[in-house]
Amino acid sequence: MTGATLHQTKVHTPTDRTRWRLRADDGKQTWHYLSEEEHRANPQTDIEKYWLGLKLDAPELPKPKTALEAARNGYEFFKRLQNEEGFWSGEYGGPMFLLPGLVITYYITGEKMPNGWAQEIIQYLFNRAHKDDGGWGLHIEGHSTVFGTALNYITLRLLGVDAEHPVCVRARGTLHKLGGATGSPSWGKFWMAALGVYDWEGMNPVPPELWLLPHILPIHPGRYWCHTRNVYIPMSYIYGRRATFPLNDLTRKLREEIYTQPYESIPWYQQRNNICKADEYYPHTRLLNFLNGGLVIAEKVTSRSMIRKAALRAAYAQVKYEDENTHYLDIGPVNKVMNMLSTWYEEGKESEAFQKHLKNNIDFMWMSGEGMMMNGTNGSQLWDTALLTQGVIESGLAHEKQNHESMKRVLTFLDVQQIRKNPPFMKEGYRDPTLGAWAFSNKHQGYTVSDCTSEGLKAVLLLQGKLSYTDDLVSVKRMEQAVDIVLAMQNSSGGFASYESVRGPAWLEYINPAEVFGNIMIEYCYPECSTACVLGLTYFRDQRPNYRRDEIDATIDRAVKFILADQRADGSWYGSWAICFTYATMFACESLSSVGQFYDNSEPIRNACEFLLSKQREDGGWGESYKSCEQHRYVEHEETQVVQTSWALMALMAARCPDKAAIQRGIRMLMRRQQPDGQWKQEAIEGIFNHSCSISYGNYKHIFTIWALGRYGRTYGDETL
Ligand code: LAN
Repeated sequence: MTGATLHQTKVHTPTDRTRWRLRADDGKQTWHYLSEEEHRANPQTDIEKYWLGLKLDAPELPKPKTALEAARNGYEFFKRLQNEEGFWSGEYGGPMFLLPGLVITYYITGEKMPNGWAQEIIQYLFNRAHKDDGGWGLHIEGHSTVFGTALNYITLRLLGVDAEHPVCVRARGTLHKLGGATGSPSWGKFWMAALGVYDWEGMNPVPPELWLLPHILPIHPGRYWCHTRNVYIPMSYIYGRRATFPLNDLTRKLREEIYTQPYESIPWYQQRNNICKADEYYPHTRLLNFLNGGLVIAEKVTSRSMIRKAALRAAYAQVKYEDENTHYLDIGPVNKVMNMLSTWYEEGKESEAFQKHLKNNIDFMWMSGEGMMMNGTNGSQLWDTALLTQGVIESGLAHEKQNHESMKRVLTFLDVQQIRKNPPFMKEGYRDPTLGAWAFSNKHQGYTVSDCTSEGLKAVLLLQGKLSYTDDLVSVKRMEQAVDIVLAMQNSSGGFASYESVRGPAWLEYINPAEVFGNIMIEYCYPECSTACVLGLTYFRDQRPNYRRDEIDATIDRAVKFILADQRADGSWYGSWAICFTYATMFACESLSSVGQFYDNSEPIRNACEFLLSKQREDGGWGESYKSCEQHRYVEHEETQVVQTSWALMALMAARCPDKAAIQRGIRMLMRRQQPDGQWKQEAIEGIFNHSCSISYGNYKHIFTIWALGRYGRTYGDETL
């Protein structure tokens, strides 16, 4: 008899899915597992059923004959998923390196997870283990890597899954085939070292001393992209203290399970630059390896000196600024749990700060039919809602009586979620102003994003300016504040970056230490963000022609020049925040057409249309793989995708492409894919970040289909297709 059959395999069952409820509270979206009685007294809504993959009784709608009718049906369905507060919640998973940080942090701090989480996280990881080899990748659609497989294997084990459970056995096999956990990228090395199953000596230094450098130096972390900066703050704090969970039976076993050789025999120092080939997207440069060599030597001195003490204080001060500036939500899920762990070490379990952290983790958790995941942010509430609104208004659906209530609710949400003050620790925390901005999720997280502010502003301008039945909830003053935010974010190239303007030199990318992501060290300008800003300012100028007029005109002008300069030789634009060329080309066509550039008078637009038309498929649609983003060339998906079809169609229509037949073929494709109740089914993943990691935008299949169909109806009228 083999060891595996001798061993008692623990059975893990999912929770009763009908007991999960989704609460919307001041822009927050949180899932709760109700007790038996609470559950009986409180029936599930369509929103919950939809996201949990349970049957929901949406009626069959009259079969649409025109594009506008299809858009109307689409919105009839999608409205069911709007909550009382006016926003749409949604799944925002995809990355596979988020849950491990959360679970390891709970394990180290000895905290109990809320009801239902452990079972459902296990289910999610079971469901997401690759069918072919049992491993996990960087993201749900990516091939198995050491990062994904080692961390998620550890996660399952910490949650109580037996090492001999078939899922663990397969995953371990794959991990060993990949060479074992020593080949993990640095972020994985960090989590394993914090848990005590990897030696800190096998990790390149993350010196908190960087925070003691003068800001004038280009290498100062205050100049990094805010996500990178905020990950390396708590990482440097924990690394600087070598804060390590004490060995116990389970971690001792893990040390035996995740490597291909005995733990004691591993030459740790040599593992610093050992990164499995399957994981590597952005290999270390020679410059980085050289600097790391120096840091290793410096570490021997600094780690035991007074400088380290001062550096730890400086790094922890940054943890506090970030926590206080974001109501303990933090910019994203990675630093959220690292900050929580740092707080536990620094301030202790009973501290108010730690308790606040603990309470807020729920904002990142998302329940689905596959189990529980950790979202890439605390949601995409503002973003999804602002985009949807524009589609509903452009199509004319917003004028129809049955949609008034829904649009009014949206406006209330946008009003309540506009940020009304600057961060309390703005200067100290290297933050930009937020007064008047909108964040990607909600005001509590509170980070300005250039395009989220612009999309929020556009939506408000449309809702208040174009609809007769809404009240003016957002004052002119507050719109001007949003405009001030946007104007201040333009870069010298004319383009707009994401959260901040570019603060550091481009060469910083040569010391990008994360191995798995590209372009993370500084901000870059994006055609997507630039377009949102061009349009936000244009809409504002139309309604308020006197406010900062010259600056607005000049800003739009420069941004358009940036967008033109960013076009590739084949007529496309590279997309950084969703997949990929269809996405960015849609944005570029929107901004260029807003300044009067169309197919018949603009070569860039003509080239863009030619590019898109050359990618249209037999069935009339478009389909791009996330590999486009990795490889920087158009990679076809195996299947046509409704989301990318909508983007391409939106672009062609914005460009006034004369090939109406091509547009109609695309529209018919969207209509064929629509279900009798008006919805579209989930297809491949839609979003991306840092060139390599995909992320789900579960609402896009409704938002952009409705918008594209609506635009068709508005442009070409109501003829039957
Ligand atoms: C997002 C999500 C939204 C996205 C848009 C608004 C769509 C974009 O136009 C600007 C950039 C932004 C705000 C963005 C930046 C990077 C994020 C926050 C994400 C893709 C969601 C998750 C990702 C974050 C970095 C994930 C955590 C991983 C790290 C490398 C820290």
